[in-house]
Amino acid sequence: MSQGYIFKVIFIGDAAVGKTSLIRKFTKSEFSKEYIMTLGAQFTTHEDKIEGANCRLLLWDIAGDKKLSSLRPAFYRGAKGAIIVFSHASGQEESFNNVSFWLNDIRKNCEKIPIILFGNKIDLIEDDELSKNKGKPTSNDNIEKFINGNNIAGYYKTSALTGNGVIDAFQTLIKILYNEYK
Ligand SMILES: Nc1nc2c(ncn2[C@@H]2O[C@H](COP(=O)(O)OP(=O)(O)OP(=O)(O)O)[C@@H](O)[C@H]2O)c(=O)[nH]1
Ligand SMILES: [Mg+2]
Repeated sequence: MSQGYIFKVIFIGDAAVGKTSLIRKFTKSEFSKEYIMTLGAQFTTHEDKIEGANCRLLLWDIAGDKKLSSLRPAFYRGAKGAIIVFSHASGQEESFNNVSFWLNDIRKNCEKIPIILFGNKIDLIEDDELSKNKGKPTSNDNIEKFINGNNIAGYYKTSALTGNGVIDAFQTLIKILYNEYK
């Protein structure tokens, strides 16, 4: 008999880093250049099969705008996993500094759940910049230290525009959740 699983996953991170775009790319293979900020939260479901078991993901896309923060903990309730998104685009460096804020927000409001970090908009920078420029806060080396030091389950560089890394990143979380609850 095949079993089914339902996992609520929350997407958080600063405004305009690409949370909505990543979910759209993963679930619909679509991308839009237009920015329509998310108000409050919206959710999308996605069905996947792993080792013959049906997994339904409830993807909760939560607004990054801090003005909407009072509602946020209510949206976190019952989450089994979390994805924190920041942007590699120049001009959005602050979104990586704020990863600590988002991490703290989850740890404060959720049980112990797996957290994955997505470094999005990778299409806007050269990969060299992240491998060679070790002083950069978002260099590969620095992020590896950051995720090890903060007990983060994985790090993926993604682009909602090209789709680079997107499927791998989502699948990793699905596998982690499945292995935890099977
Ligand atoms: N070049 C590039 N642009 C992206 C990428 N992902 C998102 N964008 C653009 O960045 C802008 C913001 O994307 P959203 O997905 O709306 O950002 P968000 O994190 O959901 O923002 P909030 O809903 O305000 O929290 C939009 O104009 C997108 O087209 C990417 O990987 N590459
Ligand atoms: Mg959004």
